[in-house]
Amino acid sequence: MPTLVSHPDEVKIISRRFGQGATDIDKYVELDGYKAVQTAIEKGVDWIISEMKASGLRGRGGAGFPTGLKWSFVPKQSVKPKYVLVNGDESEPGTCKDHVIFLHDPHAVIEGTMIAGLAIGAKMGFIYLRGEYRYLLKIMEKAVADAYAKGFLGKNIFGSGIDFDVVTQTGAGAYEVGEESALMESLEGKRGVPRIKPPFPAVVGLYGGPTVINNAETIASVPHILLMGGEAYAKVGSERNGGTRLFGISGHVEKPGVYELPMGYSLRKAIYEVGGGVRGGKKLKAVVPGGSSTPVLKADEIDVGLDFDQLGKAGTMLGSGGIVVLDETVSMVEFALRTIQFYQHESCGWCIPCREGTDWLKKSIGRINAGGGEMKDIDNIQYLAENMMGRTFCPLGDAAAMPILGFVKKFRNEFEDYVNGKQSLYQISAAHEPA
Ligand code: L3W
Repeated sequence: MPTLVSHPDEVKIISRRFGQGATDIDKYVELDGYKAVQTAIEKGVDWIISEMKASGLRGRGGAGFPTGLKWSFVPKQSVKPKYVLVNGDESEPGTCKDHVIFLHDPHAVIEGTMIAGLAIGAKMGFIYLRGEYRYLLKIMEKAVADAYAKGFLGKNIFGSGIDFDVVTQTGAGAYEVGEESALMESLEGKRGVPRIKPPFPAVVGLYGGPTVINNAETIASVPHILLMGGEAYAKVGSERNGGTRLFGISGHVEKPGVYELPMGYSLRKAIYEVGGGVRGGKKLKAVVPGGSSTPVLKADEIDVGLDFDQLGKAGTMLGSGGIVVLDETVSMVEFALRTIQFYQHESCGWCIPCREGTDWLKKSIGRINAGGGEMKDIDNIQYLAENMMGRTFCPLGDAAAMPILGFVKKFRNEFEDYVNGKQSLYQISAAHEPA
């Protein structure tokens, strides 16, 4: 089990039970587990939704959509069954937060799924983990089995007359199925490619039924919100960004790890205080603030609060909370190549701008990185990336184009130096596959 990290600035809400043995259902119950769902049953749907709206919780998967609002979109009456779907297909490079929840507090995911089910009138929830998380699936499967054995799941939960079932599932190792509609395709046993939206899953989702899909961290936050109250949760965070979130601080820092910090916490402090500063006393060069799809910030742009709105104003995104710190030894051309290699490999190929665009980008950046690039390649990269944006079925195209645009715009001089044969100015940080 990875070592748990800690810092005094952390506000432990979602991570409160980490390291406390809460994978054991009795311990989870001792630590207020399955209390929130019982309160939710007592107080009813309107109370749940109003607490969720008051909490200001916004989706932790990347888009930051208000959770209470999403739940309220689900039609009250439906001919088809409704479902809750937990997105644990955590695959964004730099993102490793859902992993610690499954590892340390699996019952919080189950309890959150049950509460979401109560709120929308679903009788079934699916917890979907990325294919590479098979070892965590064992933990989740045991937690689900223990909850059934205690009578917390199944028929007549907590004597409410309501039935609720939970099923676990893993993917087969495709980043694309983290996109909600591709996830539903995958869960239905089909090839994991996106559906056209609208209709949104809240109306037409899994097996055609209204479906709430939330990221695992979003769902695991729900019991805590009901226990402490929506307003109290909102107060912990910043304006329009309620609560805390789990930030994965990685890359060139002294103390990498997953830390729970209030929304709006300073990015500078996250790097220099929580993360212990840049590794080996080196200079900071850049930061990817929210997972590999979020545009890079330069070293002088880190005086910004970590929330959806403040990072949005800074021209980037909070995304999935994966802060990747890059020190002065990193070649941005090489880092851009690494990034696009990932997206080109993971593009599902369903739509042309993404399939061809990621391939062209990879080839163009690869050419520059290999020393055979021309100045016009740099403009072409920008032109290509700009023309992919908003023109693909799902956000993977944007997710590939946005960071590349950031690298080219903010570190154009490095790309030009490569074209001019001055690669030696930049220490190559790691070996890479040929483009
Ligand atoms: C009903 C409406 N529902 C929107 C729902 C929609 C979805 C949510 C957000 O992409 C981003 C992406 C990645 N009626 C609705 C509605 N909804 N309007 O709200 O929707 P959307 O389209 O803004 O985003 P998305 O498709 O969920 C997610 C970025 O996150 N990202 C991702 C990182 C990867 C991971 C991972 O590995 N786990 O999270 C990082 O930045 O690029 O832009 O539920 O249905 N009118």
